[in-house]
Amino acid sequence: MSEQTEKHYDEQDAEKLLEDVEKNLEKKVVVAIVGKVSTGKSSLLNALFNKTKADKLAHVGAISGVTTKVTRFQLGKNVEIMDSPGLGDIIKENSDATRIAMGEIDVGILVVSDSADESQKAHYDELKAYCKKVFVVLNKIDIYDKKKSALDKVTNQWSEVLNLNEEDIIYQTCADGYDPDYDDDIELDIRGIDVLKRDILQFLKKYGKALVLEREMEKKSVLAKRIIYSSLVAVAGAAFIPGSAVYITGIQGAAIMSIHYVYTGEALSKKSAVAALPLFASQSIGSSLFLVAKSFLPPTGIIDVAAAGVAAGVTIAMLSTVNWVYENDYNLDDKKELKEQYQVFYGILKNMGLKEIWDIVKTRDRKKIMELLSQFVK
Ligand SMILES: Nc1nc2c(ncn2[C@@H]2O[C@H](COP(=O)(O)OP(=O)(O)O)[C@@H](O)[C@H]2O)c(=O)[nH]1
Ligand SMILES: [Mg+2]
Repeated sequence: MSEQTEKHYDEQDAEKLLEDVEKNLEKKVVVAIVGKVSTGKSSLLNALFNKTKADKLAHVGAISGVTTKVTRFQLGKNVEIMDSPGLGDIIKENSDATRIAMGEIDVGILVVSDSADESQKAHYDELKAYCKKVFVVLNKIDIYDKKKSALDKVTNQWSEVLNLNEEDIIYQTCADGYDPDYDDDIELDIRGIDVLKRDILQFLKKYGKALVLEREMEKKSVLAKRIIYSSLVAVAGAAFIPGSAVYITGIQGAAIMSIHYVYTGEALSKKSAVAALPLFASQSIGSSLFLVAKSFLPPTGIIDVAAAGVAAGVTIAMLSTVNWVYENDYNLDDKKELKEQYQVFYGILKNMGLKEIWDIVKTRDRKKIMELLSQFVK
């Protein structure tokens, strides 16, 4: 049968979206970073988590294992990192308290440097057994700055020694400069980290865990802006599908939960997120997704271009206000500030022209939308 059923949204789709986000923001992310002493594990962690020389991760919360060589970091409520020369110590330490089962660690990172050595194969295999995904990192690539061809040679040797498949990538990185012995004016030399970070987050998306880790890696307003951007892309994609009005309020509620999480590190219940939505509607209405949708969309429930402009404008004003609230040390209970700021943002958008706003949003062009958002989120 090749008959296509036309896509259609109902209130349950919106509820499902909210439920998924609610669940995702309660999830834990466990990272194990393994590699010989001095390959640059600590440095790599600092680079991955966007740390400066003055504000190193190790200074933030290193708790050394009592009986083993494991260093543990707890970031926020939901991210745990274990750093050790070998996974054996990590398993041993955890078997006392919280047992780590095979496949339970989300991300394993094997850090190697210099010429390939066979001893790391056992570590790699062990990581494979205990982690959902292993990333192999060849650090200190700056060693090869004056002999580029040697870098490819060394990478290939590591690939052979670890017996990697052809599609397995070895990430080439540099994370130099965190050493406290370096002079203060030596700048960090960071390379290859963005690609590694991107692929780790891409992988965690499959488990709905990307934002939990990303929260610990990025500036909060940068993340909030990305969340608003993604919501707008979702609104643009949903706009002309039947039933989208309620679904769009679901998108908005889900984004409020995510922004709240970014700033507070706490999950907001979907109930609280939905309860916040009417604050942004002009007239007083009941707190259901359906009623909120009705408040800013045509009574027919069918979206035309004018209504799509309103939906996009409301979404930008609403989510930028939520960001503004947290940036200014208010919270969602500060209803007066919230309503006032929403009116300011929505006013600006209306002056720009909601049709014009829609013309930008509908392209789903990242650069254009981000430029627009920069007026509302620093
Ligand atoms: N040249 C160079 N040195 C690095 C790099 N990453 C780390 N280092 C240095 O290697 C030494 C060991 O780094 P560290 O992060 O403590 O390694 P760990 O023992 O694996 O945690 C320190 O002196 C770092 O400054 C890199 O990419 N290039
Ligand atoms: Mg270290």
